[in-house]
Amino acid sequence: SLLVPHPKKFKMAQNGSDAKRPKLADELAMFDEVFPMLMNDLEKHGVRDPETSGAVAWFKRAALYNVPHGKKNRGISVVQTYRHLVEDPTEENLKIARVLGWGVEFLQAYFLVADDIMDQSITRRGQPCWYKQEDVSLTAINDSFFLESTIYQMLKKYIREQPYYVNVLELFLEVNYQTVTGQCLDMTTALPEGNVDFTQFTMERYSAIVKWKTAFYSFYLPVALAMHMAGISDDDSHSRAKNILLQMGHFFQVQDDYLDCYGKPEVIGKIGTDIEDNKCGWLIVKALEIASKEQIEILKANYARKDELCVQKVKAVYKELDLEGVYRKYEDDSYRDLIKLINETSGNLPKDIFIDFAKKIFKREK
Ligand code: GPP
Ligand code: MG
Ligand code: MG
Ligand code: MG
Repeated sequence: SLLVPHPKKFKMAQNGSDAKRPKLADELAMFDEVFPMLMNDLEKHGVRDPETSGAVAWFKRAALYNVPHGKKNRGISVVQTYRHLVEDPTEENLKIARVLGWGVEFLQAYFLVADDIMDQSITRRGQPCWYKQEDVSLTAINDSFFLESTIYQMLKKYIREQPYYVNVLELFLEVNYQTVTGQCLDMTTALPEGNVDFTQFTMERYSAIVKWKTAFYSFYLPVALAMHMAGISDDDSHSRAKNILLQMGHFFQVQDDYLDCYGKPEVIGKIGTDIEDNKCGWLIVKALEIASKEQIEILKANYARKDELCVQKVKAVYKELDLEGVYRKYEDDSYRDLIKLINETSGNLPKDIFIDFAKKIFKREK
């Protein structure tokens, strides 16, 4: 059928319940194989409506630049979760799981293209941000809308006949709303350059921002998609999964905030902007919890300024506070808490869904 790739031989794990599961590199290779088909679908629009062929060619360039070059943790997790839930998945269903995984990757690309404009970032995934391309500029806004629209074209084409179509459709729409809500909290908590109001920078506010802007789309969405595919759509299972995955998402965004300051740009593929952008990130919120009055004055005078010297002064206070050490301890503690939560609250869901996902991000450097 249309959906079935050529079966290939893949190295299988040797024992236990992992026996039929491909290695990550092979899973990734099979996932990548689906992408050209989606690009082909896109091209067909240009053939069907020749008037639009200029736009289609542009969109193809935008998709190739922004979609396939990430870590693809989110997309792959749809497939891996599906394998945990279904004993002997058919090639056809694996193909659908991969298409849904690419749906998450398109959603992510749409968010990142827009987020980089909002955060005035310079690089992403080791290349200039899309809006930074000279002939793109603010057309990138429309390209982000295009990337979003593509999701719904894909769903219609590949799962319209499936019983879970409406659940999946509603899930994407809901998660989009949640993420836009989180991005609003993120942007409005960060006042314009030079305006520093640390009274807003509480752990409570931080938790709200990251839950809405990151955790739903990055963690709950991929697992929930696979659950719907597997026919698991009851409230109890979804609220169990959501509870665990939102905590994982919080942990992930703390790492993102840490890496914004301490990650190597050549490794993380992007240059941090949180200090300049006045972001209510984990490092500044932690710093404010433990800093002295004098240190807080230095932070106030230097945060939210697009000036390398000011950024260095903020980082010097972070160093005095040993925020790196504080973070290391947080990472270890929260990983332990996460595993405990998984063990205690997974219910009938296979714990490996969550353990696999957690292992992918723990101690990550990018
Ligand atoms: C990550 O924040 C959050 C997003 C990418 C969601 C954006 C949502 C929109 C509706 C546009 P971040 O700015 O810390 O990410 P990064 O560090 O990758 O720029
Ligand atoms: Mg942002
Ligand atoms: Mg950003
Ligand atoms: Mg960030």
